[in-house]
Amino acid sequence: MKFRRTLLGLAAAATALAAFAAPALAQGNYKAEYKMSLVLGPPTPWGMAGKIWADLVKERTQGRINIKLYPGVSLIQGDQTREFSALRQGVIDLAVGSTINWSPQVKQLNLFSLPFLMPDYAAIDALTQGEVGKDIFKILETAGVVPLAWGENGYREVTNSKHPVKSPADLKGMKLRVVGSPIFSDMFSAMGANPTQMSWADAQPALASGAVDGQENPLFLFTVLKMHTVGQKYVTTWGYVADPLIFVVNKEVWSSWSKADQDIVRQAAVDAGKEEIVLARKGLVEADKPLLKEIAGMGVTVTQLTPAEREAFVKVTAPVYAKWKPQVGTALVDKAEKAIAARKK
Ligand code: X2X
Repeated sequence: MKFRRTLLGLAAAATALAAFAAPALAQGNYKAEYKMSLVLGPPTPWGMAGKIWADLVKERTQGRINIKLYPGVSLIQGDQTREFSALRQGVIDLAVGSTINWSPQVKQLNLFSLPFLMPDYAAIDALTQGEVGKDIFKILETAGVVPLAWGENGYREVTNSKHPVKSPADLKGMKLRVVGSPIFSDMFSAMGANPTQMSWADAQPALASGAVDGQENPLFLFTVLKMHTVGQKYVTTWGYVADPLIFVVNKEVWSSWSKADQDIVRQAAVDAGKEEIVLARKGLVEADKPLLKEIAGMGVTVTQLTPAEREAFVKVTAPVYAKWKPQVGTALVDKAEKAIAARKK
């Protein structure tokens, strides 16, 4: 009898403990504030993606879900290649992140970094809005996060302080900051440049001090940061790589929300993603490309490669594409190549 009572007591204690151990995560138990990680804050399109999403969620949940933005990946001290791990661990509740920054943990995301895979915006859409996008979301789910929608950082154009870049020979020995993802070092080494990996937080002082000659990023960042004032006088548009953004939520945070709130958060991400992609392409999809004019107006030499000039870069980076294709997954890359070939232009 005594033994039985002890057992019952233990069971009761275990139940109490279980209730105590899963506080913020039980369904219906909401945090006062959720932390969203981003590399770039407003007014960049990336930052606006986060802001639009957070605002829509707050409005549509009547403040039940309150999200604070942490740009500069400040929750992980600026170390953007650790963002995905921090999301999984719950240091970060939500994020709008670049495929590049999560590719060290999710190798399939290197798909978008394969050189010259996506020749135009229709090619990006053929991947993210099609079967390949769905496959990638399944991979992310297996990797431990809840993916909700696509956004866009953009085509990464190369800028430098030395001279116009029209051929791989022009990049010879040029010290270029690249993101901390190995395929970028491979590409720029293949082109003859001298790539150096660093976080975006470290890149800005390195550009300002002249420790590096150049960098590659979407052009809205050039105008927002006034990169011509840190010596970046030459821009080449070559459209070699574009990085999509992905809206995700930590798994435990997601399961703590009611079904109705999950639906709201998902729809808000989809709506914010659509709006943000328009912002990311603004000035670059119109026939006269006003963003390029604006940059030229800052006293910058803007070089738009001819198809033949571009082909020379495709050629020197082809071995990098071949090396990385099996690492991304041959079947996935084949599927992506087919989707792009069949795209509506
Ligand atoms: O670090 C970069 O270059 C940036 C801001 O584009 C990314 O986070 C991928």
